[in-house]
Amino acid sequence: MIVDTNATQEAVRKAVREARILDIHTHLYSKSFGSLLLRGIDELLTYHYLIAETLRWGAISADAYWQLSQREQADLVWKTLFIDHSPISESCRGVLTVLERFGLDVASRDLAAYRAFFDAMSVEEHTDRVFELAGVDSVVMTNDPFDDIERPLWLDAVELDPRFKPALRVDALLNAWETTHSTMRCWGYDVSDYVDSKSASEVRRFLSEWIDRTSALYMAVSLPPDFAYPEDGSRGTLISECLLPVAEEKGIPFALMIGVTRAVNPELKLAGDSLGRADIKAVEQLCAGYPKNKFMVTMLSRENQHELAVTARKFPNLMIFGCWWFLNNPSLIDEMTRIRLDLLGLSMIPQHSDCRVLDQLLYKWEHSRAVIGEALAKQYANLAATGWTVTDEEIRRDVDGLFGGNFTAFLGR
Ligand code: FIX
Ligand code: ZN
Repeated sequence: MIVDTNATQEAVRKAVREARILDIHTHLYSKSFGSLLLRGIDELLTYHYLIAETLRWGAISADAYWQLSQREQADLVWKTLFIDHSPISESCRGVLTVLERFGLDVASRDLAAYRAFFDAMSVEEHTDRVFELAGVDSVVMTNDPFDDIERPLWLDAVELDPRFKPALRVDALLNAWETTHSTMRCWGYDVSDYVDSKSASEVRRFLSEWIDRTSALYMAVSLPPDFAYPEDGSRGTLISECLLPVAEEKGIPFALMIGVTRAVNPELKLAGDSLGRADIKAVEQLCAGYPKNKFMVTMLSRENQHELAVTARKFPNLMIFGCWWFLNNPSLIDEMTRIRLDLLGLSMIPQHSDCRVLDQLLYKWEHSRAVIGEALAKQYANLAATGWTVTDEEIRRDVDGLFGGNFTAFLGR
């Protein structure tokens, strides 16, 4: 039994530092996915978060940037963000945390030496080392059946590494039906431009087949700030007639990532997406209207976070997760985690990494653990002040839930 407040806080911090992670949303892939697996220093430097920060300095136009080879792009990012200015942003600090974790000399600023280090590692060794150093047990991929590189891999029964869990991404289906229906027709599904009952049945068949083929843990979609439910049009019909019935039948959650405005500045490509505040009513309507479905929701706007946490209090079939993208910064993780701990206690998933580059697991989780650990330690200190005592085992139980157990339990419901 831990009685002292400081000892309680230290035990919480330690449990969070040592927790094994199940990372519920990433864009990472195992070796068998070939070019989809991104790793190493040049991928780290050309992460779209850093491209946006580099182009802000105006040394080069977006167009000229895209003409460069990846190595030249990485050189430019390095020079602009790390040499010409101090790399204090979260994304820049992340690169340095990665180098440090690998035991490289960050102070040397020797990009050539960093490249040599990564070049010398095989994919297998690289993957093993990152998972081990990051304390990550497994990550959930983003598996897009409409992606021309990924689709044939699945059709050819791609070999799965058990550390990489599948999740079926359905953005193309829900957000671009105008073009997707003809693609699906080419693949042998009898769908029309308009989602009539025959098309809906064919889309259900498509989803069922892909869930079985991939063993997806959940289906996921990203949605714009003006997402409404119910809504007229193909997306609303596809959700109610296809996504929800199939998700219910398969017993898997439907994950909604709400609030992204794609291509606000298309010249920046992936770095050109932005955000907006969404209407929480859509989440309420879904959770209330479909009590037999399980929903996982994350929202991109800071302004939506309080109401999302309140909505989770109302609906046991809603699991809120992560500090997504522009929220994955220490200041906002701290604020969001405290709001969630106060309103929901331990029944939420505080973070996912959204990594696109394998090595990012090292920094995203280290930085998040520090902030979440501190927020959690404060909660337990307040608890200790009431005279309540906790055991080490209870702290570990709680922390393990936040970093993996809550997700597994939600899947199993
Ligand atoms: O839609 C998503 O899954 C987003 O997370 C990504 O598309 C985004 O580009 C990203 O990398 C955010 O972290
Ligand atoms: Zn993502």
